[in-house]
Amino acid sequence: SPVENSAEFDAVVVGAGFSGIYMVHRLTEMGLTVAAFEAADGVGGTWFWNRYPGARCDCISMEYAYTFSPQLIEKWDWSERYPSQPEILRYLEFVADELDVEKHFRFRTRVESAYYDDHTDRWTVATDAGDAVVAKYFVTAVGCLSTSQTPDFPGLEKFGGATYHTADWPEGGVDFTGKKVGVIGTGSSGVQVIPLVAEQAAKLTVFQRTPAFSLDCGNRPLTDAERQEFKENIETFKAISKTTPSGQFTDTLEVSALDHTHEERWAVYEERWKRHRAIDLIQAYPDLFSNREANETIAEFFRSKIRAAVQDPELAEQLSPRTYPLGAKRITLDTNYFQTYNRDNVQLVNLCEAPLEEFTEKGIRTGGIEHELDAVVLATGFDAITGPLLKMDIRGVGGQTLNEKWQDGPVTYLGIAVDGFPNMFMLTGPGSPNVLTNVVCAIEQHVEWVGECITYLEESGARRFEALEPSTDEWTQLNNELAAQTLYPEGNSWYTGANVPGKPQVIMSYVGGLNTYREICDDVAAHGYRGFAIK
Ligand code: NA7
Repeated sequence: SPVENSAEFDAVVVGAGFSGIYMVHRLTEMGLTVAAFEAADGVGGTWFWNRYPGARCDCISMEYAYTFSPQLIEKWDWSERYPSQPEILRYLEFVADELDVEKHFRFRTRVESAYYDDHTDRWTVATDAGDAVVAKYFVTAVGCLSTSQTPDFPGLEKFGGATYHTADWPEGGVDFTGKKVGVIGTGSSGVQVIPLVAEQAAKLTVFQRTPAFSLDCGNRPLTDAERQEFKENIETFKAISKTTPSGQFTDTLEVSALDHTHEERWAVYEERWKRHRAIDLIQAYPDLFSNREANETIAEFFRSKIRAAVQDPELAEQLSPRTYPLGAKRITLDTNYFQTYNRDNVQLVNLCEAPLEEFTEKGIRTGGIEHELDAVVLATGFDAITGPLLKMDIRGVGGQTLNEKWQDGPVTYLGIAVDGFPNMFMLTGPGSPNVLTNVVCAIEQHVEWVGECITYLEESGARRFEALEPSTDEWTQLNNELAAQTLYPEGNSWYTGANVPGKPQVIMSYVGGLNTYREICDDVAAHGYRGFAIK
């Protein structure tokens, strides 16, 4: 229904993370009027909420930053090789300030619905503040890892202690001194938070369902020389970010992993382990992520590192992943993760042997044993990629909801658009390279492509821009075919929706690489936006 007295804008942007900040900058620079909304108190997106101790990016700091503005590059210096959450948040605040975009945002305001009107070709976007705006373009910059996932644990409401989700951590922090703490989850967030909670708590119990392949991140301060070298070579760096599949440099050997002897392979892996970069390991040989036997060689190398770090061999075995290929779940980066299990105050509960039965008033019962706990940290991850989109009530032509359209899994054209949802653009949407590449490089590509597309539409006087159904179907099929050639489907992870019970299981990223994706998108634009209907 039409909302009375609603203000009219050229575009609405939802989200103030890496993609929203840049999108608002682009659109306003083009002279468009923009209404932008953000649920949090300030900019930052996922880096606003994920304030748990140890939260850190798994990309190198200088690679996890915008490259479009020489001024931003010149004025900012990173302190550490892997940036911590507070530093990334400060960086995004700095960027928002430099670009002067905050004035376009309404903070503490969540977008609840967006309805397309077939007659006016306008979107009506309503918020939890009870008001709405009307705009020609609806751009979602809602991120991939922004809707936290709390499993439906039996008895959770009975638990008398405190619970904290890593992705929704209290701003002032939490003091676990003297407390008996449980952590559920051993993904990226779990392996980062566990060592720090162990140092503070009286006792830490880790509830592990699937062990992680984790890489010692070897974090350290950056030197002035490194920072200077980066700035001096920024053009080379930018070229790498545009011409590589992941937006990052790595050197891949030209032989199959299976053509090397065990000793040769081990030497390759050892050298790369010391580089402390996951991509250098998983892409050491070209077939590590397509051939299960090749993958097993590097999986075993990672397990040897666990055995070296954990004193008790039985415990080392419990912590060793055996059920999925290395990389099929995201490789985690840690500081002292496995060593933490050598501490007297840390206990591992293997949920595969002792299933989590329920939360009780005093703690958690697994395999018939009650573990008494004062607090529980849920490091249980996200309803990734589609979660934040489907949380909004988005309705396209004829009132069709995005939920209905994506009932069997997300379908998109280029990860950017969906047929039946004209003038809607998704940044890092399902079917784009999003999380399988350096996401900041992906975001720059998306924002720039969408910005140019909207410029084109404005200049040609178009009212309506819509992905065609066959283009959407073909793109979705291509994604599935490409993913089937990789080991991702074997990971049961958030990459494929397998971490959320009932979620359709399909790959939610384009696995063909950011460089190829960029070429495809440029080619689509060069051919008058092939695959889209423009009216
Ligand atoms: P992840 O990587 O999805 O990890 C979640 C962890 O929680 C993982 O170990 C899960 O085990 C575990 N989990 C989830 N549900 C349950 C239940 N019901 N019972 C027991 N254990 C459970 O999320 P993160 O926040 O760590 O990281 C997400 C991304 O953020 C990361 O990849 C980086 O890119 C940044 P499972 O593996 O499902 O058996």
